[in-house]
Amino acid sequence: MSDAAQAHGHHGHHEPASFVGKYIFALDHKIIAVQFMLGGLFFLLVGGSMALLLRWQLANPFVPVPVIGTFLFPETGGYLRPDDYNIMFTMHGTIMVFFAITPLVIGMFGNFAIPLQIGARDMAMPKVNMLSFWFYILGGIILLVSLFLPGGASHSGWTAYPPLSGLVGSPDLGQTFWILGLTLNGVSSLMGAFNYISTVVMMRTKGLTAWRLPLTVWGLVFTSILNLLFVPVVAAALILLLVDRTFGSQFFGANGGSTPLLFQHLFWFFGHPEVYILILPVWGLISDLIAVFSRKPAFGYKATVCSMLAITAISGIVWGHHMYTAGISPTMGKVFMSLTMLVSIPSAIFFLNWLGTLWRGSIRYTTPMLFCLGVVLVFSLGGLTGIFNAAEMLDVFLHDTYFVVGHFHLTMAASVLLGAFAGIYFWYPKMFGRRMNETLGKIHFAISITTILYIFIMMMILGAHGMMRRLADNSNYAFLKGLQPQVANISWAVLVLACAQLIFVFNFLFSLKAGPKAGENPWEAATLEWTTPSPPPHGNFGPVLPEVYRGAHEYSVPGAANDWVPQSQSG
Ligand code: HEM
Ligand SMILES: [Cu+2]
Repeated sequence: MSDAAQAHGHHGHHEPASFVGKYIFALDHKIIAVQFMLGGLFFLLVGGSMALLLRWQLANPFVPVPVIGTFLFPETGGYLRPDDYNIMFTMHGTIMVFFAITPLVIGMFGNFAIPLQIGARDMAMPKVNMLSFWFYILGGIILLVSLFLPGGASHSGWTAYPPLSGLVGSPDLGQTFWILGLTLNGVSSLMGAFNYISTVVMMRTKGLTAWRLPLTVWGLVFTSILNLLFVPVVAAALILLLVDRTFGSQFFGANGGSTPLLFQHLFWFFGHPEVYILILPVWGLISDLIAVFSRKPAFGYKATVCSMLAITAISGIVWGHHMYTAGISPTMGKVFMSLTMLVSIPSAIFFLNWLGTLWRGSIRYTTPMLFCLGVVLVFSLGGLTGIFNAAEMLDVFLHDTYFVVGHFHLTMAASVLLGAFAGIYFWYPKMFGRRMNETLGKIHFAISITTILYIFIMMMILGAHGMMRRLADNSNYAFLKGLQPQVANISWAVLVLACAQLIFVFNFLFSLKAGPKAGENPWEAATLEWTTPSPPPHGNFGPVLPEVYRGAHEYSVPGAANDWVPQSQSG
């Protein structure tokens, strides 16, 4: 786009007048960001309710649950049958990963932050952006519909390993819907990814060189690269699986000389990077936010970007650590174990940089900052316990126990969720022009972090005691029966955690009308979105785009309150 065109405020599309054009088939990245946020929160509610059902069943393996149970599963006479439990954890895992967390930290963060933080008027391809949102919704609807199919939804786990996910000519429609829903979701991610990368490459404002990009933007760029590299792999695997099931081919069947193990390789070749796809936007965001709320530039900016690059590269060569017990060669196990341990290096650099930023900062414990510190705490626990899983000889015992469930919920579920909340609390004033209530935000944080730590640490302890995952009823196993009180306690904590989310919902809705007006820059942050009114106008900035000068992360922007100087300089 030419300078002249930008100066006139033209940027590809005009603000539509109709409701449908403005809010349904929206092209404005800020509205699409809100759409992704609402979609993600809706599916968080669905996936969270499923988690409650799972925990309800686990807390009362024998007791019938008349109301909800009979409503959802009339023929069961009350509680979740084992296969309904399978459906619930499959759908919970799938929905949470692809339909709740992904849209929050990629769809919402990416859409809201990228154009505003790079001083652009919109994404490079607004129509592709709109399509990306609607492919996501279509995939989500297909998944929800599958719950009501005669045979029920998919019950093969979020990993969909064949032959569990259906043999040749399998009649089970739920799995077919699952494959379609996920493929559409993958297409949505791909459209988002190349849009984000093109936007960052093509549309940065004057002076915003690569080394001056906010770390949030860097995180989203690396996430998009991972999406572009690995989503096609899982999409191909899913389509081959579909062909196997529908037309009787043998891509993953043992009869034709292939092996079901091939699917596991393809799935985890994508599945491991998926963890970084989800966490990198959060790492980027919290690196920026910890700096904002410590009133210092981010410590080790370039080292942080290089660590992101290293993680992006290493994440593609460690997938075998999910398959130690699947019958791969022990030599490969050693190779994957060594490669996996390498991830600790860039991760440690991240942590040291966050500590460096906090060190001697004038820390402001705002709600978004608390959620950021929560991510640091929860992810460090998840990361450290990952070392046990990575060690092949330990994993032989830990595999398929609740140790794994606790570990991956800390790394992937809880930290990304806390990061998503940090983002929402931070950008809410910019999105809606009003501030959320800080006290309610802090209560929401306090209850969430304590219950999350209790729930997932307790799961790891139970796992180390032999509690198996994907098990609807542990009372069939004498050696697990003694663990039942702890299992039930976890379920109570989950109920408390769920109730605490109502505080957030109330705060969110109430502040839309009653929150104090935000002004341009309520957090006194120095990235470009805070130099324009809240909410920003269509086209984001006035007739002239902001320019960036001075060095990198300590850059100053015209008109922004900028007391973001190193502590050592101000005495
Ligand atoms: C915070 C509240 C949550 C609770 C209480 C919870 C609870 C559970 C439970 C009980 C299971 C079944 C474990 C088993 O039987 O093996 C499970 C599985 C799973 N959860 Fe969550 N979960 C929560 C949030 C999340 C989030 C936010 C994500 C998304 C990243 C997530 C992703 C998964 C996955 C991928 C599985 C594995 C499903 C499978 O085995 O196929 N969970 N969760
Ligand atoms: Cu992995």
